[in-house]
Amino acid sequence: AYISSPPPAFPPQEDLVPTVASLSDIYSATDIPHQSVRWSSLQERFRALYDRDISFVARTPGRVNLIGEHIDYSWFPVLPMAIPHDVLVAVAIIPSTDPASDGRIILSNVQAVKYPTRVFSTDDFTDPFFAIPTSQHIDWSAYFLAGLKGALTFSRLCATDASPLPTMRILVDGEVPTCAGLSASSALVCSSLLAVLSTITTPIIEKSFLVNSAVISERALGVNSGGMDQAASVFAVRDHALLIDFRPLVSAKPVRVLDTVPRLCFVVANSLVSVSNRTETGPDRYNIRFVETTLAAEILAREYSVGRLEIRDGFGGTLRGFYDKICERNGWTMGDRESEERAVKEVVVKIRQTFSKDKYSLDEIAKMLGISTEDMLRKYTTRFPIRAKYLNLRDRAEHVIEESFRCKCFSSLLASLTTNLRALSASESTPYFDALGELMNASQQSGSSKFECSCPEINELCRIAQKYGASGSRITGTGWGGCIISLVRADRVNDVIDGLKREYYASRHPEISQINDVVFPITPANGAVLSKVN
Ligand code: NG1
Ligand code: MG
Repeated sequence: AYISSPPPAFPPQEDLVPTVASLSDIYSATDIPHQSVRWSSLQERFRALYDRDISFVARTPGRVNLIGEHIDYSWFPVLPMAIPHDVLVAVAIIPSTDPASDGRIILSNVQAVKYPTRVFSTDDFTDPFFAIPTSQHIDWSAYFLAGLKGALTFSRLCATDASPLPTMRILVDGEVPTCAGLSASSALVCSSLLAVLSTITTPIIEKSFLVNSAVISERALGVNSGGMDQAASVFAVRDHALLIDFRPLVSAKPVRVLDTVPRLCFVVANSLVSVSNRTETGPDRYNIRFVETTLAAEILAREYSVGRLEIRDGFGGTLRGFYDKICERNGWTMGDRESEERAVKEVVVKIRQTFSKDKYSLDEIAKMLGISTEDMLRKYTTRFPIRAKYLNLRDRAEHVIEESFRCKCFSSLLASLTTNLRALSASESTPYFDALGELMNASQQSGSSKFECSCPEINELCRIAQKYGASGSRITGTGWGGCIISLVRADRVNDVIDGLKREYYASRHPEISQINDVVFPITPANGAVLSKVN
């Protein structure tokens, strides 16, 4: 007998990385004039460099995080949004029949002095597990290679139709400020991954596949990436922030932020303190926080016998895993604010009972885990080595649990504000602005004291922004420098920007000519796309 099987389920359109006919489709009306100039100059530069036309462009935006800092790698939801600044990777594929097909991949950047051209051979990548040089100073091309490596690895694993790497000419045009906590690195990795992937397989790519691949790609650069940046850049929807969750699968719920009265605006200000994750202390700081939060979760799970925690990517349990299990066991019902707040308080008490001091030696921590120090180091610090004699488990864990609650409160307030808004007068909306601002300030306070990821310049920027009318301000991204994001009522935006210019930039950075590149208002932008335009 013949049994007709249903056609294979195909993911709905909105779950796929869009392919657009023209890049202008994805920018907002106000961005279009700048983008069309940029786009035609990119085409000209490409022709001048390579004597041929662009075949397609992969485009990924940077992001800011509104709230939920350093909790993505503990698997708690975060609330970022994409910024209009993006990275374009323009590609020409040279078919093997073309006389110019020389097996080379030439990678250039429109900022050619800062980012010199690199030439590779497709033969360099016959083994998808090739090593990317990540010494003290990491070359800009490493981010491209991370994306390429991801594309090769994942196409081998998942695509039956993958073809070998073609000869390629590439030109990168990145507008995301670098080392600023705005996710320039993820945008370049993600655009490169998307570009290379679409040269070797059919460009029907699920967004969640791209996110997961980009996270793993970026880890090849030595940072144990949490996943927020890649998810924000890929799932982004214009005019919306995204509530990104990592369990059971990575997903994003758009929350509209534009219709409020008075308008809810966001202002970014760059401290100009570089947050390069690859400096002397850089990668350590992030990776140490990862280890601290993981060890805290594992010790708490053992202390309160909640059972084995689900392992995150082979690195150990997460605080989210512990939190969910202890809540479930104690019947602390979730969903409403009051019970959630009570649960958070109970968990914080447990954290303080378990970790009576703020610093523990590695030997002491191994003892709490019931394993030898060697085993502990092998298990938790082999893939991403850290240099630390003492770790702070208590304050890091407290920050993560409380920050996750702030993020939930913020996103539900934001959602209720933007759905109710037409009924609200300016004065009625004030308490919303105040409440959202307070949550951001509390996040900054906790990031600064408990997570120790702020710095004096960032604290100063936050102080000035508030002096001139911001409802709330906080560090965004990794921290230890980079940018702040402020929530500002539309009618205060100019005051805040002018105040920052006068009190921060004029005295500290009189050399800056393009001040609008370091302090600017943003509206949420669209996510990653492929543009097939010629
Ligand atoms: P940035 O600022 O882009 O380096 C990093 C992580 C995020 C998240 C934040 C802190 C990477 C690529 N990004 O962001 O996943 O953990 O720090 O909230 O590792
Ligand atoms: Mg980064």
